[in-house]
Amino acid sequence: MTGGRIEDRLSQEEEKSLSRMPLVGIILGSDSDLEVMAETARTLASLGVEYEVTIASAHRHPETVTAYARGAEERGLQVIIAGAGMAAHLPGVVAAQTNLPVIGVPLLGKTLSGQDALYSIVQMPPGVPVATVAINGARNAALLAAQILARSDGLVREKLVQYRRRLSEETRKKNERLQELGIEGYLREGDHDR
Ligand code: C2R
Repeated sequence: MTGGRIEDRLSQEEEKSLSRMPLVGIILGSDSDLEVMAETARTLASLGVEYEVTIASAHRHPETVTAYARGAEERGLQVIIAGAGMAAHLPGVVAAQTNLPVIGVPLLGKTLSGQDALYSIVQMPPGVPVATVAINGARNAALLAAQILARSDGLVREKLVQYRRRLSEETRKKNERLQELGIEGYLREGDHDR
């Protein structure tokens, strides 16, 4: 596509991408994971990446997970993001049944501070990798998936460049404000969470 401002071009491209088949499959072990994993969906949407979301547990619905993983590539998915608390079975079982890259998000449970999920998801036996992000690292999982897609999708690449630019700009502004107000003034101003 040629001509026009980048913003115009993106909005036209965005429209196109919205009518595409999902490229990223988000799979969750439980609806209790949804609040944290919604950030994955929001981040993908902000990058113009189509996704689908499914609740299916390797423990509780093993057949559904098998069908999901075996059919994923044929359905057009290119990356799978699996969010699971307490255990690694969901990302592991999915990774065992597809050649697509699987990103695991260990989720904070009610006990063991999420370390149960983190250690088990990160420690896959050699041969069946799951790329593991931080505990509750829902946003990074989306960004990593987008970076994989960006190798062959110029629009996603452009969106990622813009995202990084915004990130630097926010940090620059925060530092400017800190220099202006000093530590106590900055903290008093509040609402500095990202
Ligand atoms: P409930 O809140 O439904 O009891 O689930 C889910 O991801 C969730 O974080 C508690 C936690 O169990 C996790 N879960 C797994 C799997 N199935 C459910 N890790 C699995 O198959 O690996």
